[in-house]
Amino acid sequence: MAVPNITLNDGTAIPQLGFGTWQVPDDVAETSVATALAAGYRHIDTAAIYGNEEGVGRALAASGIPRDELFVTTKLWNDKHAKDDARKAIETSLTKLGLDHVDLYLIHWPATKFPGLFVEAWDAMQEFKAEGLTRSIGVSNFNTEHLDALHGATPAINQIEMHPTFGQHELRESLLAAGIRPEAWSPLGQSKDLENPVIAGIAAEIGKTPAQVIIRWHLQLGTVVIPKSVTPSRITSNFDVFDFELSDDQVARITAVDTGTRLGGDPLTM
Ligand code: 1BO
Repeated sequence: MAVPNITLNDGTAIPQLGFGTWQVPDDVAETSVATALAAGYRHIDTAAIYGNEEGVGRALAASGIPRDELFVTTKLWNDKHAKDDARKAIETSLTKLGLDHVDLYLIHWPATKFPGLFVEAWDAMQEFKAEGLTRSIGVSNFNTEHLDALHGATPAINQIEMHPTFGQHELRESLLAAGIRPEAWSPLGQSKDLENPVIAGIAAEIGKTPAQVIIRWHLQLGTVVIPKSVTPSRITSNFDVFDFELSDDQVARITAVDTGTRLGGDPLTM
C-alpha cells in the first residue's frame, strides 16, 4: 500500500513515512538507503552533521528513481547560522548529495551557543527557498519560545525527538494547531520503547512487531516519522505498516506510557 502524503503549510507534499539516517556511517548509509529505496521508501532524511550525505547521494543516484519521486531532507548545523555560512552549508550539502535542490532544509537546533542567530539562519533559508535550492524550509528541536522568536513565521516542519516514552504531546498538539507539521526523530526511542510492556502487549495482540505498532501510532497521531535501521529485514518491516490500524484504545494506551524522559539532546542546551 502507498505511503500517504501530507501537504505542508506551503503546499509541498511529504511522504508521511521516511527513512532516517542519524548515526549511520557514510558507507553503511549508502547500502541502507539503497535497501530502503528498494523496499519502497521515497523520503530520506539526513543532515550535514551526520557525515553521510555523500553515501545517501550515491544511493539516490544508483537507484535510478526519478528525482521528482524522491523527497530528500538535510539540515543546517549549529555553527553555520550566519547568513554566508548557511549559504556555503547548503551548497556543500547539495554537492555531497549530488542534487540541485533538496525538498526540505531544516535548522538542526536552535544552537544556544549562538543566541538568537537562528533568526538570521531563518532569513537565509527563506532566500534558499525562493532560489529553488529547497522546496520547503523548517526547523528541528525548536520549542515554543524558539518558534516565537521567528516573529510569526510558520516553518513547514518541526522535527523533534518523539516516541512513546517521550511523546511531547503538548508541543505536538501546539504545532498541529499552528499549521507546523511535527516530525519524529528517534521515533522508536532508540529501540528502548520496543521493550515497553504495553507496546509489546499490543504487538502480540495484533500480530505485528513493536516497531510497526509504534510507527503506526506516530502515523495515526498525524506525525511524519523517519525510523532508522541498518538491518534489511527491519528496514522492510518498518515500511509494512499500511495494512492495519490501531484502535483508539490502543493509541491511548501507547500515549499513556509517556514518562517525559528525553534520550537525546535538549534544545535548551544544544
Ligand atoms: C544530533 C542529531 C539529532 C537528530 O537529528
